[in-house]
Amino acid sequence: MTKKPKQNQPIVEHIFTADPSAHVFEGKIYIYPSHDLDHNEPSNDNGDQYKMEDYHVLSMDDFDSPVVDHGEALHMKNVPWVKKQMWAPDAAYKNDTYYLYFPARDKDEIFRIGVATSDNPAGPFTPQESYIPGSFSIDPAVLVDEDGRSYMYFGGLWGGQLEKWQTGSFKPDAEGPAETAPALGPIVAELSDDMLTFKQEPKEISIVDEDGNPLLAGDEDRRFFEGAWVHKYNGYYYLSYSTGSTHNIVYATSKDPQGPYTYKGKILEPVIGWTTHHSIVQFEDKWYLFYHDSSLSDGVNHKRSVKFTEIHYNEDGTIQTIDPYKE
Ligand code: FUB
Repeated sequence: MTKKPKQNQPIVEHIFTADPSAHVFEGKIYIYPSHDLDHNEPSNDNGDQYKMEDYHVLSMDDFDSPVVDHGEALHMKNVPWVKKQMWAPDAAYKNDTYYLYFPARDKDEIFRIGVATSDNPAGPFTPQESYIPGSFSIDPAVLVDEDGRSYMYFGGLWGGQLEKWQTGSFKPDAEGPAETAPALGPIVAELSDDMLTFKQEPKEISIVDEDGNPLLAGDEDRRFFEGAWVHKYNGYYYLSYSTGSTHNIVYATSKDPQGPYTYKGKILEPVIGWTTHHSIVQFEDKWYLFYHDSSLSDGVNHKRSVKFTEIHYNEDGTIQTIDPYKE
C-alpha cells in the first residue's frame, strides 16, 4: 500500500506505470495501467523501448485513500498467443465478470487484442487461448453503454501499426495517408454479449471539424494518433485521444457511439515525455482525468507514472483545458 495520492503527482512510485484506464467498480476506483519496465535501452519510433511484460491493477477506496497495488494480474508467459509488448489495457464489467482487454504482439509480431477474465476487479485474470478474431493494432478501450451494448475502440499509428491495415489485411510496408487526405480514425467494433468476440466487422470512425469536413492527416494538432477513450456526459459520447506527434489529449463528440464525431478541443496540454495517454471517469459527483507523464524518471519516455486531476465542464458541455504543471 502506498500513501494517499495527490493531484498531478505520481499515484505510485515503487513501479513505473502508464496508459491508465480508470473505472469505478464495487464503489472503488480501479486503475488498469501498463507496467513500464525499468531498463536503459534506446528508443525508436517503432516503440521497441516499450517492452512491458505484465499488468498490475491499482485501486483506491476514494481520492482520500492510499493506493493499493494488487500485484501481478496477468503475465505474458501465461498468454499462449503473445510474443512481447503488453501495451495499454482496459477493463470492463458485464455478465458478473471482469474483462481485461490488452494489446500485444503475436508470434508474427503483429499487434492483436486479447481478453482475460476474472470474478475480481483486481484479478488475477485468466486469458483466452487466442486473441479476439479480427482484432488488430493497439490501445483497446471498452464502453459498456446504458442500453447494455458494448463497444471496443482501438488503434494507434506508427508502432501501433494502424497504417498497415488500411486495406483490411496486414501490409508490413504500408504508410499513412498523404497530409492532404483524411486522417486515419480510431476503429470501433461492437462486442458480442459474452464480451469475448466482435459482433461486427471493425470499422473506422470519422472525426470531422466544425464544418463537417474530415480532419486531415497533416492536421497533427487535432488528428487521431492513439489512446482512444469514450465516455458519456449529458447524452453525448465524448471520444478523446492522443494526437501523438503533437502530444495533445483532444476530444470530439457525437450522439452515436460509432460516430461520426465532431472535433471540440483540447483536454490536456503536452506532458513531460513523448507519449500522452489518458482515461476519464466519474466518481461520485466529480469527473477525473487519469494520465501519465515521465516526470519521475526525468523525462525517460518509457519510464512513466500515472497521475490524476479533476476535469471541469463548461455549461455548453465543452471541457476546460488542463495544464497539469500549473496548479
Ligand atoms: O505504452 C505503450 C504505448 O505508448 C501505448 O499503447 C500508447 O498509447 C502509448 O502510451
